[in-house]
Amino acid sequence: MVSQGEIDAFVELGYCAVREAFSPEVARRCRRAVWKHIEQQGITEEDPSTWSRAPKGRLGLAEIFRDSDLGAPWSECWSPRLREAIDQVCGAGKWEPNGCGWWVVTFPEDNAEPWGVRGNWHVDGHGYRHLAQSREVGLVLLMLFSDVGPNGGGTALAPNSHRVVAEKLLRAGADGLAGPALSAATRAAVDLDNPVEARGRAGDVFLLHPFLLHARSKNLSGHVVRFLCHPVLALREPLRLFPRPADPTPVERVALDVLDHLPPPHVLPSPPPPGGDSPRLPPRDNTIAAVMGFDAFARQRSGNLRARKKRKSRRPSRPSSEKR
Ligand SMILES: O=C(O)CCC(=O)C(=O)O
Ligand SMILES: [Fe+2]
Repeated sequence: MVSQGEIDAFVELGYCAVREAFSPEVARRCRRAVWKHIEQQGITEEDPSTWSRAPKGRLGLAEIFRDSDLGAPWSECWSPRLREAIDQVCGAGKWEPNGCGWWVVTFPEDNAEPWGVRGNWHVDGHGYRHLAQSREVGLVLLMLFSDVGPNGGGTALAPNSHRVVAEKLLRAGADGLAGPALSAATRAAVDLDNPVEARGRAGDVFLLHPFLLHARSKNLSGHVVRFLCHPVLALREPLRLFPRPADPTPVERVALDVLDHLPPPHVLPSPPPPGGDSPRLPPRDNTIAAVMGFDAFARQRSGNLRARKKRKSRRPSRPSSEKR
């Protein structure tokens, strides 16, 4: 549950925070489980001298943890308070549940001041052409599993960039734009010099509009390892933009507001994608994964997937949007 002020901020700036979405104790148990998991790579919580083994100071885990995977209480992260907040911005019953996955663990860096962005500014969602109504990434979550203080590696957010993305997508109409091209075009058009850091306590969750540009940042905390879980939520149906619905959700309101103020030349409203899915892109190479730091996990992930397949019958399938 978030306040009306938070919802207005989500529409206006492109993000809001659900403080204490789950308890610090749940966060601690989950974080500990991920530490145990990454010990396989010779990196341990107890011995900071091992942290430099993380390539470029961070680790990416493309795995998704659910239920009691690794002996941790993942389902408790999806508390009624968090689910209610997601209902408020996406609409009740309109989003597909997900697990705790797509981890980015950033280790403290020495001599790296001033604080700034380390990764690429981007919108999430690769592998398909983004349309204004695309349902594949309906909401982006930043789930904090460690306390994140000033300059402590909080994800960098570009307030208002979601409006620029909305305009680009509306103008692109039915052709849409591939995720990387959309990110690149938006980077060139927005102010990236004044990012906001997604700071908070373990258990806080940020809700990002799917069009918001964001990036990994330097962790200059000196000693705190930042544990971020960054899942996306797919919507069950494409956004309702044409015709304009009587009861737009906050996610839909952004594109509708931009449409109302779009200077000429105007785009022709494009119909929702047939069957609800956006056009797929040809299978991509690993360039994006390498940029985001997930190349090292490609091989490991196939092993994980084999193990997971055995359990698949009792689980919902992964939304295609998770292939970022
Ligand atoms: O590490 C972060 O703060 C953000 C990473 C991110 O946005 C991503 O991997 O898609
Ligand atoms: Fe991201």
